[in-house]
Formats: sequence, structure tokens, C-alpha cells
Amino acid sequence: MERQKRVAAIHDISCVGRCSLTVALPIISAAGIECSVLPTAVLSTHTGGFTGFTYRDLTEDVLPIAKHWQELGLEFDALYTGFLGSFEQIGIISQVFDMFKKPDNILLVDPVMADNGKLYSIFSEDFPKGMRTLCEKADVIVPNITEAALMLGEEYKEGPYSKDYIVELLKKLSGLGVKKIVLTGVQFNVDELGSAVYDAETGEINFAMAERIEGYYHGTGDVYGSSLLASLINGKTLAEAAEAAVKFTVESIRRTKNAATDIRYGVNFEMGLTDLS
Ligand code: PXL
Repeated sequence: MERQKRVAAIHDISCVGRCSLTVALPIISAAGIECSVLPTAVLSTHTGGFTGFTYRDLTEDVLPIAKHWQELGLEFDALYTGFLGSFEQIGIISQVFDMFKKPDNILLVDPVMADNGKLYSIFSEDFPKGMRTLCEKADVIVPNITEAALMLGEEYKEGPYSKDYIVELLKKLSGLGVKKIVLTGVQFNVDELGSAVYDAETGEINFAMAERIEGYYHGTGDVYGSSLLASLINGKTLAEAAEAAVKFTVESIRRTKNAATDIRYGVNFEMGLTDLS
């Protein structure tokens, strides 16, 4: 039997609200991949739309956890980072990348820090500059349009976008040195939403679009990133993985919309997990 693949997911634990590790762990596991976790912070809920959340910064634990893994001789087919608990963690995760990088594994960075033109309130203005340095080390990055604009030092533009603008953003992002870019929140008209994929090595650009469902649903970036990575690890091309991730995310949003639940609690991805496996 083929060796089972193993991923290290490096995100916070938002105890309630379906994002970060409470999304990455089930999705990656359902795809048949072992998912180890390195929590960056523990919060009672995520920070989007809730007030009064608790926040335990785990910056001091990240390196000792990684060093223990190294002593155990552990290897990973991918390291997948999302929400980081502090600015300092950017440099620490960069060290963790150096510890576990292999010629054939994937460093996937989702530079979680902003959406809808705004940096999340808990991050300082210099956070995008720091996140840019982590993206420079990655094999694959998955920014949304806001995160892309912030890392490039550009003004955020609201959609719909022209194809030329999206292609320009992809090419500028490849200037960071990263070879595979998946840009989310791409919109060419009001009825569709999806992602743009650029492989800087082959020059290939693809778009994965789906019907846009009205409303802002929390945690969808993590649902998307986790399913994208699961498909990549299971041998899909970047373009195929983006297609599958758009489909899985949109179906999760549709289920949530139909149930009319409070959107702060994330999307119902759980009922799609059996299809994923
Ligand atoms: O899904 C992104 C995310 C992850 N973790 C925390 C967040 C957010 C977005 O707001 O607050 C703690």
C-alpha cells in the first residue's frame, strides 16, 4: 500500500466559528491525509463579527513543538499556514519552513490577514510586509484580492474586475518568487465568483468560477485552502485543485444559505465531507 500522506496545518484554534484548524483538520483528514496541527493561538471564537473573544497567543510554543517533531524525525508532504497569532510568528514559521522543507514537499501559505479591503483589526499596519516575506518562501500562496493588494503595496479595488487586472496581480505576485499562485475572490461580473490560478513556471493561467451566492460567509477562505491542499496532495494539478475547491466551498455556502443560519458561525462544509473522501 502507498505511504499515507501527512500535512502539518499551522493555524489558530478558534473554538467556535468554523475556521482555521476546526476546518483544516476535518477536511484534510476526510481526504485520507494525516493532519498534524501546530496551533498558533487559541480563541473562544474567531475575530470576525464577535466581540469579547478570548485570545491565547501561542508564539512561545511554536518553535518547541517544531523542534520536538524534528527530534522525532517527522517529515511532512506539506506545511500549510493560515492565521498567525503574532507578528513574531512570521519569522518563527519561516524557521519552521527551513526545518521541514524537502525538495518534493509543498509549503502552502494562505496569508490570512484581511478581507473586503480591510486588514483584520488585531494586526498592525506592518503585518502585510511581514506576511510578504513568508510568501516569498512558499511554493503555493492563496491570497484573496485584499491580501494581494496589501502585500504589493497597492490600493484595494472593489470588483467586478477586468481579466487584465487579475492577470497583472498574478504576475506581480509571482515577482515575490513564488511559483504557484491561487488568487481568491475573483469576480468578472456580479453573478460569478471564483479563483484565478497562475503557474509561473509554465506560464499557464486558469480561472475556476462558480455562481456567486449573495452575502459574506465566514471561514470560507479556510474551507477553500484546505480542500485545495487536499486535492494537490492527492495528485491533482493546481487548476484541477482550484476547480474542486471552488465547488466544495460553494456547495458549503449554499447549504448554509438554505439553512439561514447565523453566518458568523461559518459554513456547513461537514455535509460535503463524504464526497471529498
Ligand atoms: O478564517 C480566517 C480567520 C482565522 N482565524 C481567526 C480569524 C479569522 C478571520 O477573521 O479571526 C482567529
